[in-house]
Amino acid sequence: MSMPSALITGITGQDGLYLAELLLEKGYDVHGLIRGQNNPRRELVEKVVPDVRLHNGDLTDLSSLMRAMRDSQPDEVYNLGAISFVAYSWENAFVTSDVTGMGVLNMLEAVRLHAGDDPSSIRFYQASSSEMFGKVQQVPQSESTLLWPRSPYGVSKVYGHYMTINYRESYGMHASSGILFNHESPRRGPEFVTRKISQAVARIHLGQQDSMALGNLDAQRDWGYAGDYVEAMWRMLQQDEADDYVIATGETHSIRDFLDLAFAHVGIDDWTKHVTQDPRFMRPAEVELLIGDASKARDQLGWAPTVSFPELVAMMVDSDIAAVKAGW
Ligand code: NDP
Ligand code: GDR
Repeated sequence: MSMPSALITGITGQDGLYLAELLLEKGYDVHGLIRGQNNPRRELVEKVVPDVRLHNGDLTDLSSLMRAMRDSQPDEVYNLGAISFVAYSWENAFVTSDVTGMGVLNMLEAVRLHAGDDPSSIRFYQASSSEMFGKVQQVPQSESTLLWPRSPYGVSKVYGHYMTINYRESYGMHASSGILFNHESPRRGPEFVTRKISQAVARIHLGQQDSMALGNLDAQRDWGYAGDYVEAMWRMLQQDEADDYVIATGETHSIRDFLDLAFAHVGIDDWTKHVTQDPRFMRPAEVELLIGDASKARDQLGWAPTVSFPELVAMMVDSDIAAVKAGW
């Protein structure tokens, strides 16, 4: 049997890199979509996963997606590409809708057209998000919880989520959607709160910085480890039937809890003198509380998280201390 082939959009992102590593380990021929004439993260991808073949393309450009499908001939497509920073989505609502929302439709169309007579022959994964739950209706949140997004990003993800379900129902596509709660790692972008904290704590610990400015410290998130979450994506596409799954740890913590553990890890018990609050980092509408109920994924995919919250915080702070020491 020939090796299966996969195309990943968002290959330069946190999840794209972990997923590429996972699929290579499993013997896949891995392809990645990369955008821009000179993407600054291309070098990182080529260093971490040199066996991945990169194809130029953009989620807003259907013909480039069709070309990437033709050149990679994938059995599985993982649509991870998005403008993913919630705060940025208010300032750039149109482009977020185009990429994070309409981009999903473009990718579904590229898969459908490429698959021809048998639309289910290519399996499709959509990166849906707990941000779709938005305003708290019930906790823990599950696959059947009402969606009430609170940002242009969240609204765009809802569009992509329902479009994925619609293509499954309309064309019989094997299109699954993972409703993933926040997941972090040393590869998390520095604009997200966990990495912003782990980087600042490392610099404060090493005497290179004294304080950091944050926004709302009371929001609560269900934070897991990205390496665990890409395994769930792969498991979804190995099912006979496509479906939607919540992926989460089932625990929630505030930004303050993250600060407690991150500073304690470097021996600082009182972080209040190192943290200021700045209205610039407050959001026009906040998602106050996320806790996921991943029992469906546990029962049907046999998936469970392996990294605890304290382990995750320690992993991120240690990695940033090593990076600062190495002068990265
Ligand atoms: P990142 O922000 O790290 O990566 C986003 C990726 O999307 C990058 O590779 C980026 O490429 C790419 N991208 C942006 N715009 C375009 C475009 N126009 N065309 C093609 N690619 C584009 O996100 P994560 O890895 O954290 O997340 C992966 C996916 O999962 C995203 O869709 C995100 O919204 C979703 N998600 C993430 C969660 C999390 O906690 N991490 C939770 C739930 C969902 P470039 O280098 O060109 O900018
Ligand atoms: P989120 O992640 O919006 O949940 O989206 P982020 O880390 O940006 O924010 C989490 C919470 O922290 C609060 N916060 C701050 N956030 C940032 N970025 N910077 C700050 O200075 C700061 N201070 C407080 C926020 O208000 C928020 O409540 C992430 C992304 O990966 C999405 O793409 C994904 O869909 C969801 O997780 C699930």
